[in-house]
Amino acid sequence: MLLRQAKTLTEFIIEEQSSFPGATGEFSQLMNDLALAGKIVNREVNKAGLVDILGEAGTENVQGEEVKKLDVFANEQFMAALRSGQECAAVASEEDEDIVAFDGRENAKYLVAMDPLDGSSNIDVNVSIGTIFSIYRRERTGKVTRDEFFKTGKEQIAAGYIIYGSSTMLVYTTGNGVNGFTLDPSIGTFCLSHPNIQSPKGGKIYSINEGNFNRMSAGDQNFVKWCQEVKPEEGRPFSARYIGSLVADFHRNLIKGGIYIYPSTTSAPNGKLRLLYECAPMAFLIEQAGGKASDGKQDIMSIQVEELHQRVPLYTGSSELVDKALSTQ
Ligand code: AHM
Ligand code: MG
Repeated sequence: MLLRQAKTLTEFIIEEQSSFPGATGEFSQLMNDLALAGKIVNREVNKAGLVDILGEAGTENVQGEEVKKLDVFANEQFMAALRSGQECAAVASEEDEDIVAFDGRENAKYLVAMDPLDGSSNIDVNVSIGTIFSIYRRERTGKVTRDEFFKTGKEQIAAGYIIYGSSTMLVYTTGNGVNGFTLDPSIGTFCLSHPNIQSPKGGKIYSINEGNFNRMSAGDQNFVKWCQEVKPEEGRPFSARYIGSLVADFHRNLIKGGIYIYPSTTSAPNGKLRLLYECAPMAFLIEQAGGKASDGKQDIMSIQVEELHQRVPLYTGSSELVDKALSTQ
């Protein structure tokens, strides 16, 4: 008989939380709710071609983009898990124009921001997609108002993602390093597989949608050209890798070293990605892993959210590469 060796996510969370004096177990429960919803979404993602869940839902989300059925399903699952828990007072989701505040949870401690299924263009074609989440502590009790989400990334108490890839992983931080858990499908449990993830300081991968090259600033074009320059003594040219799923591109670069850029373009002056539930959580993770995240001018973590669905350019990954990209601006 095989003996279980890896620590489970639940065990890890309880152990981590017990080092905080006064911890009540509510955060642990919130994380478990997110993990459970992730497992349910994972189940549907894995059999997506078999059941009637691929394709358009026939509606547009608040940014005027087509909503896929799996996006809707994922949003419903995470909302249901968070609603049925006792710990989350309200959620800001990419799929909902306004915040969703839960009845009877006016005194709950936490707020969650999430992109329930990111990388929507990849849903129908069996390419990795992910869920991104960010957790804030409420500063007051009572009816939740939208402005309670208007914070900086520095105020996050936890952030993470679930990647539905060749295996399914949950990666998260509470400001104490970054840990990754792989779902063992035979027992339906996330097990610690990547303890204390550190992003390499440098790397040889750049991830940017080069189809937008002629819409980028001269500074961004210069950085792309620098990545392509033939300088074997400096390890260049780099490899271009762009999946078009932020979670998957970020995860690869986190492990292998590299840079992900979604810049300002002439057609999208603030870039495409959303500050509250895409860029800020990734920034928290990469900083905890020793890397960096910037909008080109300042650290993502310092930017004040002013609108739920606010977009910002994103430069994130290995610190040396982010510094280099910023130096060409
Ligand atoms: P989505 O939230 O609608 O899925 O959009 C976000 C995605 C990111 O996952 C990905 O990095 C980016 O959009 C790709 O955009 P593009 O196709 O413009 O390169
Ligand atoms: Mg998204």
